[in-house]
Amino acid sequence: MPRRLLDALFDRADELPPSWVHDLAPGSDGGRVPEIVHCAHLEPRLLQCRAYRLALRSARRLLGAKVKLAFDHAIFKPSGDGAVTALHQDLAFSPQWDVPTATIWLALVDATDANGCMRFLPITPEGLLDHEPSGRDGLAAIGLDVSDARPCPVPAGGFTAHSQRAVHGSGPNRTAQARAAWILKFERDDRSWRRRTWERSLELQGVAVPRRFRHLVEAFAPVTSARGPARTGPGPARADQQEGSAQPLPSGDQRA
Ligand SMILES: O=C(O)CCC(=O)C(=O)O
Repeated sequence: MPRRLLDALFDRADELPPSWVHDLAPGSDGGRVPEIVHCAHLEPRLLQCRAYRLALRSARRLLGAKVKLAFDHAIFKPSGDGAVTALHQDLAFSPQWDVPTATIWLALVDATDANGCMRFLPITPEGLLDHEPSGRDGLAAIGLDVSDARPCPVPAGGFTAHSQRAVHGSGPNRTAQARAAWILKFERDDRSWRRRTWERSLELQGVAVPRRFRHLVEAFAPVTSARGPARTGPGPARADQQEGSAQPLPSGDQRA
């Protein structure tokens, strides 16, 4: 079910807020790495899927606490397309949001070395490495040797999990089928029981919870300001991957 819902999102990518549709490919000449962020805002029925419940449960075990979805995105690497996702740490996208997270990278097809499964450096650094822009929307950790990263193949429905500091990326897709993944980042949940239960009941009805709804309205509205024209181009990839106080969004107890 997530695959069908996400396929439909990619099919209408040109109708989505441009700042939520990215290309993480490192260069303009080596293929594409299409990414849509905030998929669960755009398609709340994703949160009704069994895959979501299992990801939530796994993240709860990993963090040892109640968890909520902080950010999600989907990356569908086209068939036969040669682009990699550069090695990076997720923390580099939002260095000010340095909290424990568990990111579940859920394979929607068998993810193999041939189609660009995730690859990780075996040792996770304690700090944030230096990064530089990679292509239109990506970031790349500087000075790493990609041959040190170990591929982690997983079957369809399986997942890898990583923290904000884990150094990871993925290889090119050299197969005839798209490499599809839905990626869910969870953080500890400090909402009240009442809030949590209410928001979950909305999610189970396929309704966007209020904070997601407001974020959606903001994303679809043209951004106008006294200083300049509406912003229509893509932003830095995942600059809004967390929705903390620096963002014009509800936070804390209001977040799912
Ligand atoms: O799927 C990919 O190619 C990379 C995924 C990734 O970088 C992430 O989940 O943070």
